Amino acid sequence: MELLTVEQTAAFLRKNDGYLVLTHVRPDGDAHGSAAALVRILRALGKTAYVLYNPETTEKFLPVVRELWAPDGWSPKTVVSVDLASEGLFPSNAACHAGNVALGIDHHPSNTGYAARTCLNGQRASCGEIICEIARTLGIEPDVPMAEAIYIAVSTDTGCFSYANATANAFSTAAAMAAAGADIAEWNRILFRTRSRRRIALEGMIYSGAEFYHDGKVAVITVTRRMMEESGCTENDMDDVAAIPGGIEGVACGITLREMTSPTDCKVSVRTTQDVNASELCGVLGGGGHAMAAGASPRGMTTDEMKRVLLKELERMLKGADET
Ligand SMILES: [Mn+2]
Repeated sequence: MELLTVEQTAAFLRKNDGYLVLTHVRPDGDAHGSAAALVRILRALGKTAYVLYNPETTEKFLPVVRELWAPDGWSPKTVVSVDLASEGLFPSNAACHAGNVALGIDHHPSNTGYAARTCLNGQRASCGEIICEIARTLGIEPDVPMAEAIYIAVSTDTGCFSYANATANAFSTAAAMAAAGADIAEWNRILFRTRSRRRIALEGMIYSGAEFYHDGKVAVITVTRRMMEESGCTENDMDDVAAIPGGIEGVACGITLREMTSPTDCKVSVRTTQDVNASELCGVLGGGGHAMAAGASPRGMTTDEMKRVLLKELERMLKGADET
């Protein structure tokens, strides 16, 4: 694998043609925004370029990518991935491109280097910021759809500029997209200020069932299959559910338990402040992740069993913290 600078990436994109851009499973705003912006940049260069259809694209991102999807049966000459850290995250219909990705553009430090060439910048909050740098290097002025795609990428990966990764570069990229005509207020309304009525119904059940431990420092919410059925929610409505318990005042450790396909197929997401190591906590169920955001999907356990194990481990961790 060869690591490319932004300049080398721009030169590569100028030289080749017949582009197909891949996104990851459970595609988010950065995946959709980066892929759409890259395809628009390539078309502005006069290239043939499409986004590979992703079966998991949710409703609100359809307008961003729908018209850029590759026609059935079209065969690409150059396969490029965006925001895609490993081949394990390819959607099912991208499996045939494994081992054949000519260029990966990514911001995950964990990128496995599966592409022949990789343009990687782990300092960037979103892949969209790297796409924006590539456009600049190519001398492409963003039009409104391109600017909105890049804005969607940056704003979603930074939680609307509220996470620790909301760097000066993230803000200046967004500012440039606003200057290029992106409708910031409308996209913020769609992405951050609107919830479906199904989701509101589910949140009502979630909040009324929330449990608190350790003087309110630990909050546990559970989403059962029955709650999904009663509210009418699907995966489309489940964005950022894991952030709900951590958003309650005084909570240092927010635990979200979810029943998936059966009562013993469950997963947990943990969001913490600096006081609790989320990855260490999820380790007791065989999971892991980052210090402040982690998860686990142990086999054959119910949400109640998982809760018991996690609370016991938290008891130990919080006691240890008090003693030091
Ligand atoms: Mn990303």
